[in-house]
Amino acid sequence: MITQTRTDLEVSHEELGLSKETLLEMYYKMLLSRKLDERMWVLHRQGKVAFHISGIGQEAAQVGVAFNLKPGYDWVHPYYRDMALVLSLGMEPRHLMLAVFGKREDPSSGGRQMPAHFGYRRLNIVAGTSPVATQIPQAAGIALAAKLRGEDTVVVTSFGEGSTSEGDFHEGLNWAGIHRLPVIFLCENNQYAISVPLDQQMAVENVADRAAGYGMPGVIVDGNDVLAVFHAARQAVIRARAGQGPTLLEAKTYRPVPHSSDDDDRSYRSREEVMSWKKRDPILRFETYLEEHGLLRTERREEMLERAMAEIDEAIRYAESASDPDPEEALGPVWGPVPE
Ligand SMILES: Cc1ncc(C[n+]2csc(CCOP(=O)(O)OP(=O)(O)O)c2C)c(N)n1
Ligand SMILES: [Mg+2]
Repeated sequence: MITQTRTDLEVSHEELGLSKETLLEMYYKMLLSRKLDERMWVLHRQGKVAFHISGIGQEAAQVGVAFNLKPGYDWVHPYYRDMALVLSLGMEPRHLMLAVFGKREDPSSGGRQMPAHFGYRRLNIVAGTSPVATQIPQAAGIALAAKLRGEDTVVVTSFGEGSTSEGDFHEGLNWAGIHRLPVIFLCENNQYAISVPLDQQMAVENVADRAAGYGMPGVIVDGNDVLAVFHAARQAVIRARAGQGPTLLEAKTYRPVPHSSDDDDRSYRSREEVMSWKKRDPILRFETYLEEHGLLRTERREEMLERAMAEIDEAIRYAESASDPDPEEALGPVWGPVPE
């Protein structure tokens, strides 16, 4: 059993067999997610929406995994920073805006959940609950069901490094390890759990080190390098589909914005630290890669930016004018079906 492999060596798109169109699609999803996320911050500051929790800085970790999956066939149990992940699987800006505005048509919960509790039945995206790490044993359960049914489905669940201190993490991984379940545990290690830094969270250096305790590979990858993540996730997906069991994939990344719209990160970390990570921004990094390889020219980049902004404007227009949930229905489909 491999307990640790480092895959943070740079890999090229040629080695990965990725076409120009696929690379540009990956880039577009990262860009769309970033711009949509930034707009949600603005809507919050304008007093139009009550709360926002951001995935800025973590787009590469999410897109690199998503592009290995079969949307609507595989199962994904994400966490609240996974905007780029769910957009890559097929959710649309409109769906996410409906949730932020708490509208009746919100596919995640019909306006019953906090925003960023992403769910979409048709895409097998399972909405989580707010207690962190609860998605981890649930994902192991979904993977067990797939295994019992003899399907070659892969389950992905994601969480932050702080969540790996919860009992749910250990129980979920233990179970998946014993039964060799087809699940990928994606830890988006952004160095902080709100104000708590990594070294106050665990006594080992890497989250991936914990995999050894559950008999599965623990893989560390540069979470700001979308191709490195794609590469590592592909190996984990192949493993899971072949019935070889789970993988703990740790994507090292950073949250360059406050924890949520209600947090002031100046109270627990220096501006120098934040700036040093901003220089390693995953989107800028991918953009540079694409430009250097002659795959992205200025015109195409500007065209994609315009397309993203138009999609976002349209999503806001739609969500703002959509109907609010009816208070009479508040206790309606809490446990039953949510709107399609
Ligand atoms: C069981 C539980 N404890 C505490 C909280 C409050 N809380 C919400 S997010 C968060 C930090 C989680 O950190 P991490 O897992 O690293 O994810 P990140 O937000 O950094 O992406 C905490 C403590 C919660 N939601 N659930
Ligand atoms: Mg964290």
